[in-house]
Amino acid sequence: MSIMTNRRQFLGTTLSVLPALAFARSGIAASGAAQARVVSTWDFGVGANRAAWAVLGEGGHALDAVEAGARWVESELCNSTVGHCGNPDRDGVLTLDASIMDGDGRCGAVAAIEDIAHPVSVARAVMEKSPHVLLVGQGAQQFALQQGFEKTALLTETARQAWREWLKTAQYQPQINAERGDGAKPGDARNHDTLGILALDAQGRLAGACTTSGMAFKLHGRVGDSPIVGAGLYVDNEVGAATASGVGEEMLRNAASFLVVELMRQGHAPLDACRLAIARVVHKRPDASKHLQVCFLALNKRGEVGAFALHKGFVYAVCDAHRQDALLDARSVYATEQK
Ligand code: SD4
Repeated sequence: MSIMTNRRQFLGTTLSVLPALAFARSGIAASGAAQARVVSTWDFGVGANRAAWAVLGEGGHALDAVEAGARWVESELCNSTVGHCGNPDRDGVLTLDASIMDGDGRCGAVAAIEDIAHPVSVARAVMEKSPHVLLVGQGAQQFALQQGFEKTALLTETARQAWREWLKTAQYQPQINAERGDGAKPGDARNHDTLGILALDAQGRLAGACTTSGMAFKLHGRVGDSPIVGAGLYVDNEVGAATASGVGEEMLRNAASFLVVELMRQGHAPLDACRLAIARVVHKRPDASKHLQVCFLALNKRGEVGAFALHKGFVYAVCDAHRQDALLDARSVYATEQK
């Protein structure tokens, strides 16, 4: 039985008996001390949420929780689609993008950083220990080293092999829902990977983080949405938080995570805000939207969760005091699953 079949059966039986999860479908918020909640993109979001919950469940700060979740993905996960096992760019270089944002408006990010195992923590250092928001490339690495991070050769042999295979055709073609499952083979077109994680803590503070190696086999120097505040991540304690996964160029074009948060500010529930933002992506590029994946995940200040994607297949993980390992299917514009 496949992992996904297992997952579907698991959800099929547990969603109906666990009222705590009803919020994800009905938009009903949790209240009081039970409000702490963390949500993450893709299957591996379950592991990230668990790491974040170790902080949140103890009454910790949402910012520490999202950093812990992102660090888990960066170091523990090795499935060739996320973390230190990510595929390199077209020149065989693994470059990482990450951002972190506190609901009070503080934020930090690094783009195209090489050979640093925890870009999300460098992003946090940019936020807390520099006067800047975004550092890129060599400058980002230099800053990381000054801050005590160590240089580590990250490209795995499997990723190098995948790149060599890819060079035979050298076709750049992002694959829809490449993040799902762990059956990637060298040479697969599995082509993008991102953890977006959003948390609300017991004190009502929001925070979010995003970490990725970006689109596999991208042009050297390409930066996606993940380290761009407002595109791959946006958080505002007054409203809510949003993150994105999929082909980052579409998020950059639409300032997408900011758009989702602004739609929530106008009164839309997270699900609706994500749906409307996806509609904007389709409206801008109707033909392109049929061939690429874009996914939004949002959490508002009341703990309501929503997600929407262009294509079927986007899954997101939800974790709170009642249950730490829920994985839900997002609704989508195009119903046909493309893997
Ligand atoms: C990027 N948005 O670099 C990222 C890729 C991604 O799941 O989300 N993959 O464009």
